[in-house]
Amino acid sequence: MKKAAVHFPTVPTIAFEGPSSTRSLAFRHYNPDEIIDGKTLSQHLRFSIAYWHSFRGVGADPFGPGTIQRPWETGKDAVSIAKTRMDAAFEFFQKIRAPFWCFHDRDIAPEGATLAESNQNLDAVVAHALALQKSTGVKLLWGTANLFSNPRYMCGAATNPDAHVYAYAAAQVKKAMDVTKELGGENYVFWGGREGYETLLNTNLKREQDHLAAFLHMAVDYARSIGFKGQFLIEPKPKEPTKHQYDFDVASGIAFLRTYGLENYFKFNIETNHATLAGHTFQHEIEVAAAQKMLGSIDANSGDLLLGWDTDQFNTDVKELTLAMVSILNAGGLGRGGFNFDAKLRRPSIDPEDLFHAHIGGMDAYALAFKLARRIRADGKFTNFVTDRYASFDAGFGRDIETGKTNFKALEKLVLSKLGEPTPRSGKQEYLENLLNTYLHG
Ligand code: XUL
Ligand code: CO
Repeated sequence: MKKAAVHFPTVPTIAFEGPSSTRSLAFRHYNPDEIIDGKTLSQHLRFSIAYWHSFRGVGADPFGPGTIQRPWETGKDAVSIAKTRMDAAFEFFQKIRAPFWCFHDRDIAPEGATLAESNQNLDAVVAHALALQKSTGVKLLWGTANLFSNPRYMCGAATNPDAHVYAYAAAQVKKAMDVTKELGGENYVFWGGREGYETLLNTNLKREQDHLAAFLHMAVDYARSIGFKGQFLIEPKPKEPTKHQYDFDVASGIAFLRTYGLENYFKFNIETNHATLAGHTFQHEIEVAAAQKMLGSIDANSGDLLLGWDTDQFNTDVKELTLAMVSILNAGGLGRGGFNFDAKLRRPSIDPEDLFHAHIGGMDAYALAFKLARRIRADGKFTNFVTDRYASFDAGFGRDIETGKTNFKALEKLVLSKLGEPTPRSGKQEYLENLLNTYLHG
């Protein structure tokens, strides 16, 4: 912790003070060291900080430049600034007590004039990251490549109509996978930033999808060749920046992966606000992935239901998170995934402390949701209700339907000769909503 006090001098390491604490720079629900079922809360939740928002985002929007203070952004050249920035980042990771971080290649190191120069810059900063990981114990949840900011990718990367751009993207991902492996990354993420289209007047949809699949197959082959054991994750998003993105949501992602024989190599990184943009709830996306055993990791944020774009806000909605957490726990957890705060400060939140307030809020909300979800599951009231609702499929002709032992003719005979008209049964939604509130509000 030699450099710990340098970049955030006014903020100490955030302490857990319990639910009655009124201090703003303290955790009320997230006690990283609390042991639950033999594991610390920090091991259960595997929180991660998103480098792109917290250390590269400055609050710029289409109507104005950045506003947020980044006093460490000085140095003799771009690579040394990148290293100082990284010192600030690791100081933050430690003080906020996040065990993991995530990055895009171009977040951490400046792009050079050539690919070779970009790779050199990346190597220099990755060596620095490796040293910081060793000295702090902070680990890499996942790495990824930025295949959307540079103008060369304006028409996509793996779905670009120009094979030259495709080759460049392949080279960039190869290098991003190398450095993710070097840093011990537990996952590797593919968010298809511009893998979609604006108009079919200039687009061969089938060819683009074939190309994307070929790209992902090559990524799988390369990972195998270098012995990278991390989990590959697809992060669906329906739109923005493209009008129509190929990985629209989890369901279309599953269809894509199965169509191209990729389903055994990928799981999903589900982002809350991407679910909203697709017209789904966060919990829905988690359930769809979990149903196919493809739930991988979470990009923890929220959107704004009144705005149609990706606002990437910190999520403090305990109800939404509790429901999501019930589904995640029902699925057996996230395994080597985690909760990555892919979220950014609002443009007027310019003080260095605001980065702490934002993450404290997100971490506390998730920790509280985790505890509430455990209580809900332990009580079993919702599970029992749902089990009972489907009980007619547990035996007799219901069981025959599930096991493929019956057919239309047999079912018709049953209804005509024996069953007659079914008796309607209440879905009891209002009762269940009230029951949920007893956990959230006592
Ligand atoms: C964009 C987004 C990305 C991915 C990583 O909406 O979520 O930052 O998480 O490329
Ligand atoms: Co994301």
